[in-house]
Formats: sequence, structure tokens, C-alpha cells
Amino acid sequence: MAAQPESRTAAARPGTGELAILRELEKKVLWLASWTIHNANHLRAAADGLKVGGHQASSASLATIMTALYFRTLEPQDRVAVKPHASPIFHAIQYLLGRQSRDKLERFRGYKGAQSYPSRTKDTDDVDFSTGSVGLGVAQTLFSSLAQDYVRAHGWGLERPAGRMVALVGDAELDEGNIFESILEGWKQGLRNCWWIIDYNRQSLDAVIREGLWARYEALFRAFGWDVVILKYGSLLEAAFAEPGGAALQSWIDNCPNPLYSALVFQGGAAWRKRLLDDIGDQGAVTGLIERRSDEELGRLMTNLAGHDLPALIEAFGAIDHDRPTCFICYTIKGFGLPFAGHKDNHAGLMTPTQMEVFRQALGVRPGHEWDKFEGLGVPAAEIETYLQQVPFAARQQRRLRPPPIEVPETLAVAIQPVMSTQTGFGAILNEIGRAPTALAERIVTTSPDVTVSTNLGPWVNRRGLFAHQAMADTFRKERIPSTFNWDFSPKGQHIELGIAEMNLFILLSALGLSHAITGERLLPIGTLYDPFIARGLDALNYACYQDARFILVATPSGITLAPEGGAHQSIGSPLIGLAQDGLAAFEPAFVDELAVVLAWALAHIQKDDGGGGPSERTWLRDEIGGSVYLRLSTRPIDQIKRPMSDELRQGIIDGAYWLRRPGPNCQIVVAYAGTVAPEAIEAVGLMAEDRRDVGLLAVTSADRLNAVWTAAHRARERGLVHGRCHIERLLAEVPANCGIVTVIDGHPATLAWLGAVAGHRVRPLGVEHFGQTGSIPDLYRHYGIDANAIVAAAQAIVPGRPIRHLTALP
Ligand SMILES: Cc1ncc(C[n+]2csc(CCOP(=O)(O)OP(=O)(O)O)c2C)c(N)n1
Ligand SMILES: [Mg+2]
Repeated sequence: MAAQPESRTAAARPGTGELAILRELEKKVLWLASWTIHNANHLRAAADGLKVGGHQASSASLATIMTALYFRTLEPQDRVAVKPHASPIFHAIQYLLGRQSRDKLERFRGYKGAQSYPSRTKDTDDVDFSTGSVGLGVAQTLFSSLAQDYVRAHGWGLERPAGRMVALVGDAELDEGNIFESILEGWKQGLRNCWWIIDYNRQSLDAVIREGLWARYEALFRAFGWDVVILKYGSLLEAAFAEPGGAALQSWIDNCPNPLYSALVFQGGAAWRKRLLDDIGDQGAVTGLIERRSDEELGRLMTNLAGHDLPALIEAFGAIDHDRPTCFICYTIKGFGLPFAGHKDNHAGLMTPTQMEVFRQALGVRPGHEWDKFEGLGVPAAEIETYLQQVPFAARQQRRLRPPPIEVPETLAVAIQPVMSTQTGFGAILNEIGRAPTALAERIVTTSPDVTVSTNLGPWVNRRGLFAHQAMADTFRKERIPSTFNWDFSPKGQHIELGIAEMNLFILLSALGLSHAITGERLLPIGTLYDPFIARGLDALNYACYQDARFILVATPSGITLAPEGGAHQSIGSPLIGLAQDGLAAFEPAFVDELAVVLAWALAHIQKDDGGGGPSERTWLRDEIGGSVYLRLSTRPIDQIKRPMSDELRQGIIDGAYWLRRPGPNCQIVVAYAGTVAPEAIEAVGLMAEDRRDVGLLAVTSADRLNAVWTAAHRARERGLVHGRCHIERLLAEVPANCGIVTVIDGHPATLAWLGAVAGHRVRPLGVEHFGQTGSIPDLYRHYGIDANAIVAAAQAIVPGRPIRHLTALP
């Protein structure tokens, strides 16, 4: 294994001059972060009596670590996920480096100001990975490291040095299970170049954490092949331990319970003295050690943990001379340097104006000069400025990369069988793509949490192989045992096989889907899973979308249509997730020709660049700026329609709906269906057509896009674009006002129920509201009321005039 990433030079200990500058920067960072929060709460928000919060204590515990990292250790190619509540520290550092504006800081947590938690998309100061939902940003660094390895193993981006993916982790954050899932996966995949720096302040949001957790962490990380560095005591304490009586002091502090330590930190020097003398005072060496120090000195000594000791941190970071994953357990104090340090209730604590005033005076910051970068520093401004200009991390101007898109043909080839499921169609399309040596085929990377074969990725994997650092041949093939699948691993493979953890799937997709911005090399990630298990990783999916990672999610099988697979696997709510999830365009095609159109569109859509601006506020649509795509597919083979793919049909499929049977002028019933219930909708329309003329059949390929464009049209009209009409409005304009619409989907009926609001038609939405029964598809469609009979009965109930004649013939 390579020793160090190429460009990295062994970091020497900082000299006294440099250390003096770094110490000033550390103070400045803490001041600016605290002032940012104070300003937002006491000055800006005071006008409307609103406190906006800001977690002064939680940020403070990382001030020293982040000073060491950003101003000394990190290189431009390194990427960092900053613990959510350290956001003010991050913004302060970027401000000092000239990458954050005072205006944004002044509006911290306010409209379009610096964000409460670092945000890739909403902040403007170059956030590498968003955080907020604890645990996810941490795992993101691990998977970003795998994504980087994947890119480099394919021979791309080698002109740039490999970066370290660094997470600044809250100790309570380690309670999140997704972190452990990722550690296990990282071990399997040969993780490297990943650092997790644990802010071991022994406090969570509510309380002080359990004793001895560090030992569990240490054992755990080591078990998975990580290097573990424990940074406990700072240089002052280390020196004191070496004094006469120091051993007793060390033993006392080693055994001090976390809550007591925290309480003493809060109480300060005099309390330390009393407690220490009571516990270990000996009228000899130990007492001498304590009494030689003033209250203030004793307080400083007893809180001198390594996580607040710049030289110790810089040395520890610089000493890592390998690329194995490394976990630093850094002892810190929550709120260090601030008056509520150590108090168990300090999580959301804010300093009072009086406390802030004391802090200001201590740092020599004059009123009116709070935002001045060099105010009150003990080193000449010019020296600090020169230092800041050569900080390695800030050397590369453009850290967010924008490679050009990979070309995607308008149509993807696929041999459509007369009877076929969308899932089989998906496998067949990918297989076709995999045949040709195109850039498109090369840049696709697939992944699946142990459902590769059962989601039909098998043919693609046979062609393109599995990814691993080291080649590993398929033993079954070597032994000449017949098998449908070729399970060969190599560094050139294009499928990343994951263990069964959907959280990992989504965070890997998030990492692969940011490869263009992080490594400068575009990947086209496609992840597959069973539709119901989206729920298992939903927060991670939301997280991936939130930070604008780009990927295609193929969820199959879905609904109750997976019938014999069992009730436990049925999904109801996922179409609503597709409808509601920001940044994710959801489709539920019924036919394979639709799927081919959608997939081609999706491969282009995930590559669109928003230029950093987000969607146009006029419409809020993502068509121009791109996003991720979710395809809800099915294992149900259905009769395919033989038809040419016209431009109009293609556009309808992409826009979300088209008439499979156009309603006539006397139309009284329209059936609007989505997805795999197409045969039932077609059958019902056929039955009703015997009695009623002009029955319409609307094929909905994307309730999500239809709905989004409809909302956007309203928005645009309300903003003055009076003539704008959207796709669904145009489609339903043909439908007479007294016509009823029956909607049907193998999913929650609310997905399509809103169609009635478009032009005021009466709607009876059919769908699935309960689940869990096994059976054949006809059994279940009848049971849950989405078969042809149910559609006809629903039509009967809302259609004007005499009963639909055929109804009497139905069982
Ligand atoms: C998934 C999730 N659950 C809950 C929260 C609310 N929350 C924010 S910070 C926090 C505690 C964090 O403790 P720790 O990670 O130790 O950081 P510290 O505050 O000590 O710096 C909690 C529960 C969240 N942000 N995300
Ligand atoms: Mg904590």
C-alpha cells in the first residue's frame, strides 16, 4: 500500500513563530464564531424578539482541532465533513481565508445567510459535504474515499493527488447506527485515505455520556483495521504529570467520572483546588503541585486536554505516514474557552451580552471592530495575513470541479419482448449499454445492497465485472461449475457490491454522485434495491438529494404487485416519497419503451449543472439544473404495446403523462393509471367502452413531474406569466367538465388524487392503503381494489347518468 498521498510532505512541528500565529488564529476563530452566533441572536434577531440559536458550546469544542486542520494540516485535495454544530467555526475559518463574506456571517441562520449546518448547496463558502442529520456526513467521507479509489482505479484523475476524506465527528454522533454499517462496509472494500476525528467532549445534546466509551471505540475501530490515535492530555498536563506528585494527579484525572470533570470545568479554578486537595492533597508533593498554581492557572491546567492543544494536534496529524483509515479520539471540552464550558445543559447555550462583553475585553476587540480579522491579535497583522495567504488548504482556487457531461443518446436500444416486465426491461437496456465501448458505458457505475441479481443487474455485471482493489476470479467459474453469473472482481469492474444495508447504498450513491465535483471525474451511478426498503435508508436518500448528489435509483419490485414475494415486502408510500422528495424526479413507467425513454432522459438529467444557483424561483423546476432520478419498477410481465416512438410520445413520457386513448367530445369517464396496473386500466376501459363512447385512458409515467410542473405553472402565473399552461392542464383541457376521473396505482391513492384539482373534475382515486396479504396478483388486486372490476365500479359511482351497463355482468 502506498505510504502517503503524493503531494503530502511530512508535516514538521511548527516553530515558535508559526505556533504564535496559529494560537492567534485559534482565538480569532473562536471569537468570530461566537460573535457570529451572538450577533444573530442578540443583535439581528433581537428586533423581532427571536433567538435563532447557534450552539456556541458545541462549536467551541472543535475550535482548536479545526484551526490545526484548516490552517496547517489539510491540503487542497482533502475534503471535510464538519460536525453540524461546528458550522460557525467553519464559516469563521473560511472568512479568515477570504472565502466567506461578512454579510453572510451577519445573516448567520438568517435568510440566505451562512447556514446553521454546513451546506454544500446553500452555503457559498465551499462546503465539501453537507451535514445536519448526525452520522450521515461521517459515513459520506468513508464512501467518498471509496468513490475516489474507484475513479483512480479506472485510470481517471491521476493527474490530481488523492485527497483524504476527513470527518469531524461528535462523540454522541457515534450512536448513529449508519456509522457502524459504513465501518463494516469500508473494511470489506479496503478503505483508505479516510480520517475520522472524534470530538470527545463527553457530552451529547441532553447530557454527559457514559464512562469509558473511548475504549469501546478504540476496540471497534481497531477490529476493522483502522489506526486509532488517542489524544487525551495536552502539554501542560503532561508536564505536570512529570512533576513530583504528578503521578497522583494523573491517576485522579484518569479516574475522574465524566460528569464530575464537566462540573469542575464549569465551576473553575477554586473548585478544582478544593476538590483536588480533598481527594489527593497530601501536605507534600501533590499539595505542592496544586498550590504552586493560581486558581486561573490551575483551571487552565486541569482543562488542558489534547483536543485544545495545538502543537499536540498538529504533531499527531502530521505523524500519520500511511493511508490506512485513521480514527483520532480527541479529548475536548464542550464550550472550551467560554463561560459555560462543561455545563451539561450547555448544548444550545448562548452567552449573555454581559458574558460576551467580558469575552470581548479579554480578547482586546474594540466595539465596532468585531468583524475585523486582525483586531486584538498579539502578532502583527501583516504576518498573519502572509500566513493566511499560504495556507495549503486554500491554495487551489477552484475546489469544486465541473467536468463536461458524458454524451447520452436520445434513445437507448432494447429488444422488447411481447410480454415483459419493467425490471426485465431495465436489465436488458443496461445489458445493451454494456455491450458497446462507449464513454457512457464506461462511466456508469452500478451498486446494490446484495440484490444485484434479483434486481436484474446480472447481465450488466456479467459484462462489466465487479469492482475491487485486487482482482479476484469467480471460483465457480474457475472450477468450471456452470453458473449464470460471472462474479469476477477487478480494479476495472463497474459494479460495487454492497452488503445488505440500504443506508450504505444511499450514502455510496451520494458519494459516487458527487464524484464530478470532488474528483473532477464524472460517474453515472445507478443503484438498485427493493422498493419497500427505500424507507430503511430514507434519511440518507434525503441527505444525498439535499447535497445535490446525482444518481439513478432503481427500485424493484414494488407495490403489492410483488405478490408472491410476501406481504412484508409490499410498498405503498414510495410513490408519495417520489412525489415529495426534493431533488429526485420519480417515474413509474408501465412499458419497456417508456422505460428506455426515461432512462435516456435520466442519464442526461443527472449530469445537468445548476451552476451553483439552484432552480429558477420563477417556476422552481429542476429541468434545467438537473437532479437525481427514481424509477419505481415491477417484476410483473405485462403485454407490451407495439408502437413507434414518436417525438410527441417521448415528450409525453418525460413530461409525465400521455393519452393512451384520447377522450372524445362526449367523454364521461377517464381512467388515469400509473405503472404496472396498466393492463387493469386497459381492461376496464375496454369493458366500459362497450357501453360508453369516448372513454379516455391517461397513462401517467411520472405523477411527480406532472405535479411539479402543475405547481410551477401556478407559481409562474402568479408571478405574471399569465399565458403559461402546463402539460397536465393541456391534457385535461380536452376532457369535458362533467367527466369523472378514476385514478389507479399500485401505491397510495393520494399519488394521483390531485388530478381532480387541475380542471375541477370529480375524481375517485384507487390505490393501496393497507398491505401485508400474500397471494397471486389477481387475488391481491381484487383484495385491495385495484383490478378492472374495481375501476369500473369506481367509474360507476362518479359518472353521471344511468349505470354503466357492463357492470351488471361483473362478478
Ligand atoms: C439524526 C439526528 N438526530 C438528532 C439530531 C439532533 N442533535 C443535534 S446535535 C445532537 C447531539 C450531538 O452530540 P455530539 O455529537 O456529541 O456533539 P456535541 O454537541 O457534543 O458537539 C443531537 C441529538 C440530529 N441533528 N440528527
Ligand atoms: Mg459531544
